[in-house]
Amino acid sequence: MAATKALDAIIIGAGFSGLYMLHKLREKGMNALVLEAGHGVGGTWYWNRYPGARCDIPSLEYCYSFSPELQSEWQWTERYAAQPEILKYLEHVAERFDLNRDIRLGTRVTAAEWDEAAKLWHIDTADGTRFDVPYCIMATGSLSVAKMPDIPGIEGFKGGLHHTADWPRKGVDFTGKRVGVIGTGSSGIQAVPVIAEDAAQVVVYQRTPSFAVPASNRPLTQADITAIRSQYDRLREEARSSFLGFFGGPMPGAAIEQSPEDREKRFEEAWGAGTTGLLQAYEDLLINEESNATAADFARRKIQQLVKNPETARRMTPTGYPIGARRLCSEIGYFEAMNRNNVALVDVRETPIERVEADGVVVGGEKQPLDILVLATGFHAMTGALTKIDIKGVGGQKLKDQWRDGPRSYLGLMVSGFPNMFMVTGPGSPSVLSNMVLSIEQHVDWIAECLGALNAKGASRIEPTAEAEMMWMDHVDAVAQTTLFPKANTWYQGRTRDGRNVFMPYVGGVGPYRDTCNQIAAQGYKGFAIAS
Ligand code: NA7
Repeated sequence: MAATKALDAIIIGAGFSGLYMLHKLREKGMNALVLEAGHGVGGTWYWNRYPGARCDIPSLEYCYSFSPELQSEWQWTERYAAQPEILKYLEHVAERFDLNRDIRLGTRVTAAEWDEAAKLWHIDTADGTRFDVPYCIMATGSLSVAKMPDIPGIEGFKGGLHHTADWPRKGVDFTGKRVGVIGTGSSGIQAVPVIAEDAAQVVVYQRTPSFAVPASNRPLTQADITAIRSQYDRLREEARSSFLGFFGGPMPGAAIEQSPEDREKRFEEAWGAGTTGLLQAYEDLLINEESNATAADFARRKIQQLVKNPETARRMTPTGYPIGARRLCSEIGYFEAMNRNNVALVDVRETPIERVEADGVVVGGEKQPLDILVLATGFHAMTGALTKIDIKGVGGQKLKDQWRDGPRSYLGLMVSGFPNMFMVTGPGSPSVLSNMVLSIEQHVDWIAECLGALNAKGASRIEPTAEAEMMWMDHVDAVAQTTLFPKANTWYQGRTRDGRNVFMPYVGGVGPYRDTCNQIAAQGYKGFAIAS
């Protein structure tokens, strides 16, 4: 057993959350260690190295705000930074704040068990090390466990088989290769046009067509950067109290109340405004079905203009769910790529993939020979990284079992029955339906303040009450039902054993959510049981 008694906290994960958490706990005079499975820092930006990977929130917003020095010295080069640049940024942060000395890389946490008598978490890693610490902070990410498609024979594919979320560090050479891409969410849509540049042939296997808006990416000029920097503090502050955590909010008014001509004009302007543009064109697009339908109709017409083959365009046109209720994708040349001679679309709802064989994919009784198969099939979203660890709380109760009917938490920060275990952007908080970096900073600040307050009080145990947790989950659900989000079948929803959906992110707005968290802290951590 390692001599780690002096540690105050283990932080699991060295992405945006874990890096800042370590910095913040140091500021509070606490001794923390980060355990990270990857062989480098970066979290999601370490693993997701697929071609075309980039953020869909402007770089100048998708970065830390906690250090004015960092903010002014780092120069983003593109409006939407690509994965290598974001990874470099996080590596820079780790060096600049001298974080690396307290990060243990290549260390996968397999189990965490609460010891009520000792008031410690016993944390086990794959290499057989055990850490005993008072506090365990899950900075494990909302989208970090890759989901493999359940297709017969896939494990027997003899070509290159690569999941976008676990991409080889040395890259993949597509030159002259026959490539299949399964999945048309954000990752598939980003990867396809880049792969098609080099590959001999690309077959895109689509199950649900996604709405996608042009990223309108471009290099950032010094004038762009100066314009933001001159008002950074105000923009950051406004984002913190906004609905989604972006700079600038939705335009006022209801889409349905405007004339078709005025609406068309506004949608057209929003279309060119980048990934956060279209859904911000009117403030009611995510709550009013009729208004939403006008935006969906606009986006569908764009697809029909961009994709030249009418049959392919028909297959790629999303129907049956509101625009924005599934993650709105951001594209750079995706629809145009579909017009290339070397790219074909297979609608697997019309012609399902029967099986994968050693050298290809069988669809409609015919084998399509492939050299490489790219799985852009998403994640065990929001709960996957937590349930993958064998977490046992009070009385040996497993988190996996407690969450069988969907995840339950208080504020997305803690779970009843699991004292002293914090989650950064856990289910029940805005997380994936917000600017993640902003939400991460808010959680990390809150957790650090909370631990500081416990230390000041001489307390050593904190746990949400079951009642507070229940009230919060009811609230999360009630708020979700006032929006259009639950009207689509998405990874935002967990499932109960009897098949009901549980909406996981909190969609009451990042501003109101922050106020709630702050008020709860100001009221002596209302809803939490604190003990010495
Ligand atoms: P997503 O958004 O979960 O997309 C996964 C895609 O893979 C989606 O189109 C799925 O279709 C498809 N899929 C999954 N399993 C299969 C099978 N078995 N057959 C065919 N197609 C399948 O993941 P992404 O990585 O693209 O993006 C995740 C987030 O990362 C994104 O929102 C950003 O925040 C960053 P389905 O829709 O389930 O029918």
